[in-house]
Order: sequence, then structure tokens, then C-alpha cells
Amino acid sequence: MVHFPQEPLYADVLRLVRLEGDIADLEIEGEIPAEMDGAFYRVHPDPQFAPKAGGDQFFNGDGMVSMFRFKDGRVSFKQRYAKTDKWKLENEAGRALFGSYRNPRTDDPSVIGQHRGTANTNVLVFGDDLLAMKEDSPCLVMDKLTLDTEGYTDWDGELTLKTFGAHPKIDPDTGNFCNISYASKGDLSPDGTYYEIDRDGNVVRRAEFEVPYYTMLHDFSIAGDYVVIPVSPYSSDPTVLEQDRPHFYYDRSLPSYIGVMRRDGDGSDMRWFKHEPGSCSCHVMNAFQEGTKLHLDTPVSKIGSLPFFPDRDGAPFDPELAMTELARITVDLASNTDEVESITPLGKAPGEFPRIDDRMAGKPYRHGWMITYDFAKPYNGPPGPFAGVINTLTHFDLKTGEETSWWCGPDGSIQEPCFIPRSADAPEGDGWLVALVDDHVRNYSDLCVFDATAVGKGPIARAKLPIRLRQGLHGNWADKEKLGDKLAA
Ligand code: V55
Ligand code: FE
Repeated sequence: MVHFPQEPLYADVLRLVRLEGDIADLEIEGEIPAEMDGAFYRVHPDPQFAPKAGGDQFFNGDGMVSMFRFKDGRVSFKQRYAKTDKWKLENEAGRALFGSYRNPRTDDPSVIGQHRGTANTNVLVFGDDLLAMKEDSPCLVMDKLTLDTEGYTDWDGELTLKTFGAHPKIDPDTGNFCNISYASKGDLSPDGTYYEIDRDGNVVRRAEFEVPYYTMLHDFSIAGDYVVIPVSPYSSDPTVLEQDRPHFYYDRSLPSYIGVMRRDGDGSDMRWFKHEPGSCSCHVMNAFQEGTKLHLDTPVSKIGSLPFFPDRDGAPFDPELAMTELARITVDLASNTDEVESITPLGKAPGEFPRIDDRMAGKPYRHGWMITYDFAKPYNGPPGPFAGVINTLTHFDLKTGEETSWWCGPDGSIQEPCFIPRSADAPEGDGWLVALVDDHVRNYSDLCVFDATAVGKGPIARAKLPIRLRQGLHGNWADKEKLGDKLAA
């Protein structure tokens, strides 16, 4: 029997869950709006087995997918592992066969050449399926109602890239699934691809480009007719993999870029605009086009914000410099320079996991939400995986500049929120926000429901789990039309 090592990665806030199951009709505090009809899906990393070697990292855990089905004022819960090829091979062996995060050299010889994906980063209903994504491997298809895994897809042979990005955007006008993949030719390859998949699953646009250096293209945005891709100075090289160090290192000497190209081109028009040296932006709130200008709203930090990817030259992780604050980065396509035009602070509260009303993706918009750090507040729990305790939910009204927030109390933290429109044609921001609030003292998680533009009032309802979920990454809402005729249990 191989036990999990006594490491912070498996202790306290990061204690594993590894529990699949169903709960019909969760206990509710307050009142769940009866109009909420659909499902909120989210995923967290949750290793099935103890790592092959010690020193594993948070982003390497197997994806555990949770579904919260809202109907008639009730919420039911279903949780299953994303049964990736990795999960199945390891399950059969009864132990870990795959080694370090994105380093196949550390794998058991029996699994060489297999997909290493964990599907632990994002889940989204598109077409008939629930897609579970990890940026180092193809797209995993799950049943949106049962959460059974069907397996990897190459979109009927139309997308045979080795990788599939985990931050797709749905074009609100066409319904197209817009995404980027990087290192699609293999580890350390500086290639990128942008593509759009229509509602019938056909790849209708595709543009290939070269990235200035090998790095992760973790998130991006559509912006009117354009694609906008932030590049942060994370890289890697063969020595790192040979020595089994963390796959990415932070290298201050590399430029930070905003890549911009047309969505309907072939990629040859890609321009890389430089911005503040050293700065990092992992996630995108939104981006939009204004004449020849493009605006990208994103949390930005002065140095690498991810503690798992250390400084190349050994500089210690500085949580203060790693703090991310919302900024608007503007580039002007009419300019002949390769520098961004401006970087303007957009909000006061430092935070991450930005979200919008997804019906505004790529368009001028007003409302954004992030989970933020309020350092002035007390905290009774143990430390978590990030640079601080994300204890506050903040609404940014980008029209008035107003910020309103709700502190979750001294015992816990908040996971990424998700906006749910009141109805398909409701105005922007009219609806609810859901977010998991984890109590690290009592070890429960509540899925909290907020009035989206009045988060300061606190949750209007809580769907209460009898367990605490692990820190998650991303998730999305699917309304009842997207769930189809059959209703989930
Ligand atoms: C990120 C997350 C990942 C990953 C690479 O936030 C980058 C960035 C959850 O997995 O594999
Ligand atoms: Fe992400």
C-alpha cells in the first residue's frame, strides 16, 4: 500500500477529497430562486493515488468534477472523477504510473506515449457534451448528466493537436467555441493555434502562430474581430525536464507580451506588444475592441504569481510582488511600435479568478467579478495554496468605478464565482452569482448564491455540503436548454 506523503500538499486546506457520489436535494439555508434552472459545473485537482515521487504539485492532481443541479428551488449534487486515460491506467494498476507535472521522463515505462492529461482545469457544456480540459492534452468528453467519462476527442479528426487549451470562450454572437492550444506539437514547442468550433462540432476557423518563446498560454480572450493573448515570462528548457525540476520557471529576463491577431486570419498577422518587464497575467476578465484599439482587462502582478513555478535564478517567492491587481492593458493596432499603449489600474482590491457575464465575452461590458484578498481581516484557518487567503467576493462596476464586496468571515475562503443570467435576454449583470465558500475550521463547503450586482449583501441562499471540497480551479453554468430534455437526477 502506497500512502500519501506527509506534505502540505495533502494537509489542512489541501486535504484530498477523492469522493464520488450523489446527494439529492442539498440542505438549503435561505431561499434558492425558483427561476434558477440549470447546472453549475466546476473541477478541482484531487490525485487518485499517492505520487510516484514526493514533491508533486497542486496542478498535477486528477480532475474531480462537481455538478450542482438547480431546479424548483432545490439543488442536487453529483461528483465524479474525470476518468482520463491516466486515471484508468492508474486505477487498473492500483498506483501512480505518471510522474511529475508535464514531465513524461518521470513516467513508468508502461505508459510512455499515453495522454498524460488530468482534465483538472475547466469544465464547460458545449453541444451535447460536458468538456473537461487540461492544457497539456486533448479535450476530454464527459456525459453532462451522469458525469460518466466518454474519452478524449479529436473532433472527428478535425483537431489532431496534442493539446487543447482550458480557457475557451463562447462567442455570444455565433455560439462558436473559441480556443487556443499551445505546445500542440509536443513539450517545449513554441507553437500556438487559435480555432473556432461551431455548434455542430465543425472546426470553422484555424490560425497558427509562433510564440516568441516557449511558455504557457493559459488564458486568452476574444475581442471583437481579434484574439488577445497575454504572455507572462514563464518558460522551460530540456535541462529542467532532465533534472525533474518544476516544468515552468519564472524568468524575469524574458519580455511580457500581449499577442494580438485577427480571428478570421491564418495567424500571419500576429503582433506581440511588449508591456511591463517581469509582469504576469494568468487570467483574463474580458477584452474588447474600440476602433483600432483593443482593451484587455486582467489581474496583473509584478512577478510570477504562481508559487509552484519558482524563479529561474532561485529568487524566493515574494507574495507581495506576486499579488495580482485588475488592470486594463490597451494596445493600438494603428501604432507602429511594439509596445502596449497603456496599463491602467481598474480596481483597488487585489485578487484573481476574474469572471464576467459570459454573454459579453469579447464586447464592451460593464460588470466584472473577482475573488479578492482583504488582508485587514482575521483568519482562523491554515494557509492555502495561493499567495494569500482569498476571503472576499468583489463586484466591479466598470462604468461607475464602484467596487462592492462581501467578506466570507474569519474561518474560510472563496472559490471562483460564476455568473448566471436571470433569463437568456436579461440585461448584462441581471442575475445571480454562485461561488463555493469553504469553511476550513468546521470543514464544510457551501455553494452560495448572490444577487450578482449586490454581492455586498451576502448570500441570499446557501446549498450546504456535508463535506468540504478541495480548492478548485474553474467552472461554468449550463442552463436547462443546454442540459437537454432529460433532467439530471
Ligand atoms: C495553470 C493552471 C494549470 C496548468 C497550467 O493557472 C497553468 C495556471 C490547473 O492547471 O496546468
Ligand atoms: Fe485558469
